[in-house]
Amino acid sequence: MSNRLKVTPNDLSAFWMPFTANRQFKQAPRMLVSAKDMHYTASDGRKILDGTAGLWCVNAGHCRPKITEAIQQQAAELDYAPAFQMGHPIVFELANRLVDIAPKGMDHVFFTNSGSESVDTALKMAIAYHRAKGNGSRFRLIGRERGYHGVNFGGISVGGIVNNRKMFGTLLTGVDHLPHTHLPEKNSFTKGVPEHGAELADELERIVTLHDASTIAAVIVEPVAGSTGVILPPKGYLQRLREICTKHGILLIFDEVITGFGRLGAPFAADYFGVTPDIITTAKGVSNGVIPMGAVFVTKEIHDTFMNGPDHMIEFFHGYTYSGNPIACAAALGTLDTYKEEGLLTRGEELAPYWEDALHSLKGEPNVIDIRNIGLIGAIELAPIAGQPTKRAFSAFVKAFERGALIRTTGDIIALSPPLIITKGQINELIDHVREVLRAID
Ligand code: PXG
Ligand code: PLP
Repeated sequence: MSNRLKVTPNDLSAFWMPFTANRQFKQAPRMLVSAKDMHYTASDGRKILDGTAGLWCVNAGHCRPKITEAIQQQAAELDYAPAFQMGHPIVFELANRLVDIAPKGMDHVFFTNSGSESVDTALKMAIAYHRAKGNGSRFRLIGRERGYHGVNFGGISVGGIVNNRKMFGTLLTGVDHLPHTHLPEKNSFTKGVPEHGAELADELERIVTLHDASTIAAVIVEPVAGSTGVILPPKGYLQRLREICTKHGILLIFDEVITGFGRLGAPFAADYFGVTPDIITTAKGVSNGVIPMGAVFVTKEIHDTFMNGPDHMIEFFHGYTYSGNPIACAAALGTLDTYKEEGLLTRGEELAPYWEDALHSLKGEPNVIDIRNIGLIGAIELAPIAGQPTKRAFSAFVKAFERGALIRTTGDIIALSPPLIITKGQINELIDHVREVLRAID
């Protein structure tokens, strides 16, 4: 056990924490010092059941030996190789392994270091693709209300979460948004994908009529919106979006940063829904969250469009110092080995019915106004305290941590997304924690 156990740093002020209520945290810090499989250990020695796979990323559970060993070996063998104009063997091996498990037609992969970078990479690819085809007027990007596509300027421009956008000026120009698909009055307490709302995809036709298809490069959506509080696509919605995009020559980008790598019980949401986009953005589960990594999958058609001009010319003026970093690649290979050996990319399918029943057993608990689920994702929406939005869910989060469970809240929604190794017993334990918390808070 690390000697960090029970040691709390005595000056917390230098670190400006991301997406955190800094002042509240620093008054009552919640410190994690180690982790194994389904559990964290807090600095006071308590075991905390991980109900969120870290931040939706530790799909294989914590400190898995294959991943740890792969990183250790790689760090001692080749620590870094320049990402531009140089290569190293395992980045090619990883690309092949990823293309093998990606939805059919996704034949090439571009490496980044996060979901935000994957999104900005995909948006740039889409615009540059049309331009390379001689369609330079296709520059508009269409996102969706309540969408989360990371925090870089491209991602917040197509994203639709007001707090992530309103402080940051004009953002990208030429962006429009589809309506979100959250229809509580029609779909509350639906188990799995909701019945109502497929027609919301037709709003894309309205946007096309407004701007003309010849100005639109791409539509980007999360197949299942995670960060905003879990919004599911109504039955048939994604198919319709695909049809409209195809009809108008618009690229469809699925942002699978959360849904990729087994979260829904299929390797990707594209597999789960039977809808193939033109570009898929991923991160998180690609390396089990252990080392930052992202991967953007594209079709052969998109890739090959760039492969023209003189051989000595760079085809796509984009990339990161750490694209395909050897240690991140080793972590990802160890992750894919673990997923494969334990069947984790499809394990969610077996567990989903049990998960669904356990979650929906919370119906009727205090302040629960909706429950949503798909694969190994769950959301419990709470009625806000009048005049104090987010406060009730935040109290639930703090209380759950005190009781020994890590849950995640956004607005007044509790979002759950445990590692894919969770057992039925641990599902019961997690849901019981939530039940007791809901009964205990105001
Ligand atoms: N796209 C999607 C769909 C995401 O969910 C990103 C892009 C950005 O990824 P990076 O690696 O740049 O953070 C995300 C990330 C939450 C939560 O609690 C969700 C995310 C990140 C942190 C917290 O809902 N999603
Ligand atoms: N790679 C990973 C990570 C997998 O999870 C799977 C199957 O689940 C595969 C590859 C395909 O493996 P196989 O060819 O043994 O079916």
